[in-house]
Amino acid sequence: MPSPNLVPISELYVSYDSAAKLKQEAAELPSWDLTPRQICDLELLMNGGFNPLKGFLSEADYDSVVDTMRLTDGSLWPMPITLDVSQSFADTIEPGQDIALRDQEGVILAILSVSDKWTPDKAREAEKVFGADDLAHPAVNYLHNQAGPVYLGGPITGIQQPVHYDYRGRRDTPNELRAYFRKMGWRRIVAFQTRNPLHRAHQELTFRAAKEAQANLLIHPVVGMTKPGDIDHFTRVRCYEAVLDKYPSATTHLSLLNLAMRMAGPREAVWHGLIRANHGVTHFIVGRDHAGPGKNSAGEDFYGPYDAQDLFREYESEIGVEMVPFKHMVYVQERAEYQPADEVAQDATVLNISGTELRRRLQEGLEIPEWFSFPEVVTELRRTKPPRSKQGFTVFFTGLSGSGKSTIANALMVKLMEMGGRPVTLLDGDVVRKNLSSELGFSKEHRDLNIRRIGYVASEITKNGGIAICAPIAPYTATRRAVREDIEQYGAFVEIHVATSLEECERRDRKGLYQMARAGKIKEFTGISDPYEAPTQAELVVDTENLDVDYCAQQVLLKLESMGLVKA
Ligand code: PPS
Repeated sequence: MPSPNLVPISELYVSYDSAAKLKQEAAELPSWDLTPRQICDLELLMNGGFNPLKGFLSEADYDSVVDTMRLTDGSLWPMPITLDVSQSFADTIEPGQDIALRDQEGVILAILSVSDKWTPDKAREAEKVFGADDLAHPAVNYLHNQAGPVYLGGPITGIQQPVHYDYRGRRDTPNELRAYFRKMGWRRIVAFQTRNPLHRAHQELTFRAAKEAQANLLIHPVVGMTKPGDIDHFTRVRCYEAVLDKYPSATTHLSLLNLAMRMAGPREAVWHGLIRANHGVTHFIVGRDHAGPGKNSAGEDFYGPYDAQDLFREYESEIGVEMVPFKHMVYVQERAEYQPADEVAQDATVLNISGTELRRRLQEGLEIPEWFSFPEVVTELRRTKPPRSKQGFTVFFTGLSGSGKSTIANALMVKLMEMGGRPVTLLDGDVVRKNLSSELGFSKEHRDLNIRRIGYVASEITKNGGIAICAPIAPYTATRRAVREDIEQYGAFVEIHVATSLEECERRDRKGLYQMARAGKIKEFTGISDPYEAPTQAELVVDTENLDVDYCAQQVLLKLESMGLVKA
């Protein structure tokens, strides 16, 4: 007889034969294209990772989960798992209807039998579930700015698992893990949840936890969605694989979990425990600031460092998994080993490198000591996060027509190409309008579309390690900010205001456009009959009035140098 945590758990999939038939029938149904987060949720719903849920929460279950961390039947469940949709889609759906749920390529994964449709009070959800209606919390920001306004609830019929092409062999459903533990004869298993690469402190913590719980170790990192800005899961998995041989292979297993985290601290810890119980685990490590979202908009922590441990302890028997609590691990120089912070002798020298400090050292190509991490992990991290002088970036010129943007941009391009090392692409206003945006005019809507297209191309170039130089008018602050946000995910965004005055641009009138605009022959002309919102926080302002182009381009280069983006 296998122990109760290792018997198969119920899934929401139909049999193989029924799935083929159902898929055909589902093609006729109204369908919803799932967002990346919804795909993660659906996968865990279908494979039993979110047991006892049988689908997306109904309104009554949602209210109950938000208020009491319980479903209406009394079972413990701290996180609202809801299907948020657009208003226009919701308007076409009535409770009682079935809808097909598709992945982003249009493959039908499941059918939702809609039992409920409602407009949630998102501010209340934020307050109750995440502790504050504060956009600095990533899940609250998601709730207000990304999630649709209407929720659909109801049971799910699973047709097929979402397809993953990456690290297939390392992904396990709850039943696959249960079967693995059974086969290996493991009965006590302690899971380690993580969204970061494993450094030496984590290894020490997991060793200690396994020893304390007298259990085998499951390294169970999240590869679905983590905190925005985290190291991507491809890099992390390469890091995990690199340190796996530092663990005894007979007692340790690495498995990837396609969970979309919410960074909800204490509630999230309880949720993580329940998910791990479903995966056949008996013990769970809860460290300092488990699933912490960072600081709120007032600069304070959202949750206390050990709030997650306290809440977990309260519900431990219901979760069905024993907590292995840990204090923050620090390196004690005299002892040349890691210890929990509360066990360190008073006069000991404690060394610590914070996440921010690690990022700084990676960014500047500085040393990362061996006591902190494994050379293999540091090598992987350096491969993905080369120093700034080797990363891609975007220089974004903005200014009136005829201000000199293109001329400076061209000079800058040549200088950067002379330096070599990275490919340089110039996305000049006129050139883009000929190639990318030939159908667009100069209304606000069209200008915004034009700038978003330029931003998209520049973000791809930046992501892939190149230098993008953009030189459009880009008259609207909000659009420039949106482009900045897109690009800053991948590298630096350097905004340069070419602040030549309207009078000077008009005096030069190199293309004769101002004259035509004044005569009313060109409509919506920037500066004459259309607005230009000058940047207030550009990285650099250049005025071409009394300066030659070469000098302006030099100023830009010096700025890039001071930001560490190019080396002299
Ligand atoms: S925007 O607002 O950023 O989309 O404009 P952009 O694509 O940079 O504009 C490119 C060139 O279009 C010419 N042009 C106009 N500019 C402004 N307003 C109107 N109505 C207009 N019509 C044509 C102008 O020459 C812009 O080039 P530059 O290099 O800025 O002079």
